[in-house]
Amino acid sequence: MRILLIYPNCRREIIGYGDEGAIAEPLALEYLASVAIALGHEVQILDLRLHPDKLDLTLLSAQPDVVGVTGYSMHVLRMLELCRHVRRVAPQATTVVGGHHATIMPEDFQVPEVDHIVTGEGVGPFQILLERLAADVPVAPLAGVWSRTEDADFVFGGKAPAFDIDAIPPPNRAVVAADRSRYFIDWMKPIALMRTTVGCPYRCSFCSLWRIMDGQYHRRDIDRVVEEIASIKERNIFLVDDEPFINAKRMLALGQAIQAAGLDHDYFAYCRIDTFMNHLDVMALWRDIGLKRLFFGVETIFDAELASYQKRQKRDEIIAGLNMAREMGIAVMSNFIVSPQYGHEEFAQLARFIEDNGVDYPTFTILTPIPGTPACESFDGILHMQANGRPDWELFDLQHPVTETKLPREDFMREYFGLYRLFGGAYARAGHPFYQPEGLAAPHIVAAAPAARSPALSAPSGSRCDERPAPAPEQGRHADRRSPARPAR
Ligand code: B12
Ligand code: SF4
Repeated sequence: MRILLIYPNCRREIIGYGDEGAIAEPLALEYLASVAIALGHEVQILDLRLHPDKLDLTLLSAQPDVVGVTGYSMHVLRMLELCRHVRRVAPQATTVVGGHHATIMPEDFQVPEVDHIVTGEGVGPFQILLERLAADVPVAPLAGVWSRTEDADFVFGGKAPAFDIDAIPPPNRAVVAADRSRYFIDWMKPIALMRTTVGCPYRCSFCSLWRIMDGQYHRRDIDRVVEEIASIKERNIFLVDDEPFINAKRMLALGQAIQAAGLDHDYFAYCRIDTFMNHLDVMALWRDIGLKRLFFGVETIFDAELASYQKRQKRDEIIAGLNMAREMGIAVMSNFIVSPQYGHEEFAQLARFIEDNGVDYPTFTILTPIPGTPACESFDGILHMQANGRPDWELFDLQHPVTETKLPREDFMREYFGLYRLFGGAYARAGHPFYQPEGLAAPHIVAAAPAARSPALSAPSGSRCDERPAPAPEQGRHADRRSPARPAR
């Protein structure tokens, strides 16, 4: 069969991580490509962030039998739009969606243009789905998959079998060979993504990652990880594990194996501050083998908030961690979650904390009830809804307040953009594309300032991006405030 896998572009540009902000390799699709190729299928990946105009051309020339689309919550409407488009241009194709949002909220995809919704770690179910399609036998019921029936209902094949991380083949990076030099995160270009574990034993309330994996923590075999690293041509590698360093013994063994293999890369990875402080020997080894930058989920500087987030860390520990990383010569990107309940005083305290503690690369997200967290169990409190009563998922990019702000919304956003403006200098010095005069910043990125987008202006589900309302007048005010790209937490 001919299989086309699509990474969506944003339907409209967002502030923060627009498609120009950071575009990294479509690792999920590369995993799917790997099993499809092993089954003897012809596979193509279309990354619409890099090739926004190639959809029709690709559909018409590839004539796919199966089209798979990935995406986050903010992509839901775009994913549906893409499946609808596939139905029109390549009606022979079976459409399949997957990813975190599809796992937690499959009901968003139970529409005529979608044939199958793969939940959870999708590689195993996708492989069986392809086998059944190729054999021309009914797909349903298939464990881990919602399938559309003839009478348009969706049936679920039940819980997928236990996930075995070493049973899946490594991602096939060659499928995107032509795109690889263009993948970047901030000033790290080109960059490869790689996964050594998945899941997290912690239970932070704002985070959906541990729920996606049912609270389990899966570790890949160290030899296989080393083998995969050795195959990566890019100098920069981002370890996309939810929390790679949590098992310090394993990370020590992995670091030693990388050292013994003489591999030479620059690594960027998430790390909890307590893990970092408790295992300085492991961190020093990783620094020596190329760990250049860590991503600390500081989350908040207020102890009461840290407790309510169940983060299990305190403000003093954060300060100690930042100081120690500096002493050890490891650069740190630190994410701060800005609560919609912040007033001017909290914004001021946050800015002061960042200045006082010399945080090199602060990044900011707005506290968002993302699917899979208790705050998203009912949609109470979510301000922006689609006509079908579901939230306007496009705003769930962690850069829009989707719940009530304590300050008037415009004041809140002015304070929020102010944080980016205050701390843009470090990004400019590091060579971040948004902060260079000749950089990538396109007018529409800054024009789409969320403060200007009122619920009344939301496009109904399924509208095309170019049908979006024209920018409201006040959008120009943010024209000089550019937000750096940042990894999500
Ligand atoms: C790497 C990463 C990034 C990178 C790279 C993304 C890229 N490829 O360009 C960068 C830094 C650019 C990024 C940006 C953002 N990210 Co991000 N990112 C991640 C991270 C750390 C890993 C994702 C990954 O590659 N995992 C490895 C792959 C193999 O796993 P996977 O995607 O889950 O795919 C598996 C299954 O889900 C399934 N599957 C997935 N898709 C499909 C499709 C089909 C057809 C099938 C069958 C199966 C299937 O099978 C796959 C293989 O098993 C996750 C957190 C995490 N640890 O998961 C956040 C995460 C995905 N990001 C998140 C967010 C919010 C963002 C941003 C909006 C942040 C922001 N405000 O700027 C932007 C959006 C950028 C954009 N335009 O797409 C959220 C999404 C939450 C949600 N429900 O929407 C996450 C979960 C982090 C969080 N906060 O909890 N991100
Ligand atoms: S925020 Fe980090 S430590 Fe907390 S549950 Fe999520 S992945 Fe784990």
